[in-house]
Amino acid sequence: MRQTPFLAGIRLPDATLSVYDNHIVRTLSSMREQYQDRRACDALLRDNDPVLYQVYELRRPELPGEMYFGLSVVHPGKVGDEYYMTKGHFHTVRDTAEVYHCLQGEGVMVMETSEGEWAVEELRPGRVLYVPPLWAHRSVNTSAVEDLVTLFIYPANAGHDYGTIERQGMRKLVVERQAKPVIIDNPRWHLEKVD
Ligand code: PAN
Ligand code: ZN
Repeated sequence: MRQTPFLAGIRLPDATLSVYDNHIVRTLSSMREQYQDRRACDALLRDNDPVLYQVYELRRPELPGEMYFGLSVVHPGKVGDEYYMTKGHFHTVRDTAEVYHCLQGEGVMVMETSEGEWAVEELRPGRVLYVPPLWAHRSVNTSAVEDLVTLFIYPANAGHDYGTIERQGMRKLVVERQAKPVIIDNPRWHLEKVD
């Protein structure tokens, strides 16, 4: 692991990082439960298992003071009328924030707290989004043709809690209506009791 300063280059539009140690490829079969339209999801899975998004990251020691950074690349596409999106997560260490810099494409970040607050912010090239501590986050690609490419930076000790979102999805869904992205309520969602 690099312990001296180092540079990484980002190349667009192919969205590559010149150095990375971890490449995550997330396909639809790993997110079946997250899409509303089960029939559309199963129909897609009968043909193949499309890649929804990829993450390239530089591993660091998972210690306070260290940072993780990398590229998130969400491909264009839909499952029924719901756009391709990331799984979405809280950080296991809840009081850790994250910065996202949108480099290419069009999309939104869907966010919520476990108290039921929610927010959706539009991502466009050049925009920088600050996701505060305690906010779960999911990126959604709303373009029909282009990858949504973001650079993310967050504390290396944050960890990922996927389970909470996997149980019932996020409070808001982003779907296409008359060729435009629209935010709707997720019918499966309810406020979970925190013990
Ligand atoms: C990002 C995300 C990345 C993929 O690095 O991990 O965009 O999203 P999921 O982790 O929800 O699959 C980040 O937010 N890290 O904390
Ligand atoms: Zn995160």
